[in-house]
Amino acid sequence: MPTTFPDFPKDFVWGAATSAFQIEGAAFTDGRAASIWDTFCRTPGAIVDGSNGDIACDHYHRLDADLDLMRDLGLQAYRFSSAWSRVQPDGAGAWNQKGLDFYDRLVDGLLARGIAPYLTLYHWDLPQALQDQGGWANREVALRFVDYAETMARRFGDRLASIATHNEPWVVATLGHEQGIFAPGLKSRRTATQVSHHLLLSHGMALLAMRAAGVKAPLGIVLNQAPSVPATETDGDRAKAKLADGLLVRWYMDALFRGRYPSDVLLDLGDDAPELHDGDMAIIRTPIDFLGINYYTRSVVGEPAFTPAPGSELTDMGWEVYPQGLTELLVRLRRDYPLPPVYITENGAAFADAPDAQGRVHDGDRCRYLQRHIAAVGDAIAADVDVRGYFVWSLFDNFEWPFGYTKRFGIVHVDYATQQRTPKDSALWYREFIAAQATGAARPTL
Ligand code: IFM
Repeated sequence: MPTTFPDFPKDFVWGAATSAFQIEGAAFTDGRAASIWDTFCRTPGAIVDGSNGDIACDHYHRLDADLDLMRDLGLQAYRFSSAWSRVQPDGAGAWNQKGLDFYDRLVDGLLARGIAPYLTLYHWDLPQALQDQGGWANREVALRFVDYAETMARRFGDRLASIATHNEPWVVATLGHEQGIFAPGLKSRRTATQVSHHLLLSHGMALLAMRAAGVKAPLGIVLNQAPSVPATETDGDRAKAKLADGLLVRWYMDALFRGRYPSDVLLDLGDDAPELHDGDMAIIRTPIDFLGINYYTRSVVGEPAFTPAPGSELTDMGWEVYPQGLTELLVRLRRDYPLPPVYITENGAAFADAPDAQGRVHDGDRCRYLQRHIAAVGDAIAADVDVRGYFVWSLFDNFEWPFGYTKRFGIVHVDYATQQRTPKDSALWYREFIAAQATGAARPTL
């Protein structure tokens, strides 16, 4: 059934997103030093296909052609991250001129093509030198992040559409330090909660430092959020769903907008609760100019712990396709918190695909996924949520963390053997859709 699209505001921003480690490659080129993901990739068994980010999409060496591709796809905005160990190899002290030059060329190249640059400072690739000092579990690392943020903001801030401090701190803390399936591969709930606190603290401190430096770009943070619903109406499943919501949504939202952690989650954590210093929560609560929301699916919570609803449509990640969850989430966040303008900073789906004999990639599943989620954003706007933009995850197929190159999220197919880029049907549809938004023409459906 063709999707019908609600109206979007005239100045709504349509873009695509990537992150440094997932696409840049050039891992040890021009002075870039190792990040925790370079190290993690070398841990036997950590990445399903044994791959790493050494080459990835080789974006570092193909910048101009990739920028031209973005322009040809009609993108209005591009969300990317800077690799901290490319611009400041040890995460402290000396800056790497060649690394800074790369982001100069990226930002200027975007602007020259009429594409608005949205920078994320931390998309998970901590300099290994800082991990060697304890990583995010060490409060000092928050101060190193503040220096990094301020330097980047001073240098690029007047050319950026926005700066986000962190991408998905829940993933860094929980998957990286509690479950151990992301870098740095630690398995301690106590460490994970301390890390989440230091990430939030570093966010608030960086915001204050960037504002004090007179940076004009809007400042914010990007959270992965989802509704958590009980698998059954038993008290047990309901309690589990409430706790899952507390850990994923309220832990971050309450801290950022109310200056406290939720009491039910603190109770559940017991001795694993983080150590706080006086004044930390006031810093974390520093007002943000925008909130980025990454949405992929909902969590259905029961036995086993997280399971897609039976019979549901799944992506290649095994994630349920549940577009209305995005509307539900946004309406709920607006009800519960004093939200600033919101951007959907990531939304997309992995499906296996490849060019056919004619060189076309027919990714109908992804097209439908995107259309239904875009419509869900429109429904949230109609319900009065102030959403200002939408970024597809991802522009390119890329390194999908522990899944290596086995999962394809791109609207542009990447042949990793040749580095050939092929816009998929989803990219061609998105181009037409963006153009129709701008001209007010009928919106294309499949
Ligand atoms: O690839 C990731 C991205 O780096 C962060 N958000 C989720 C995406 C898909 O798993």
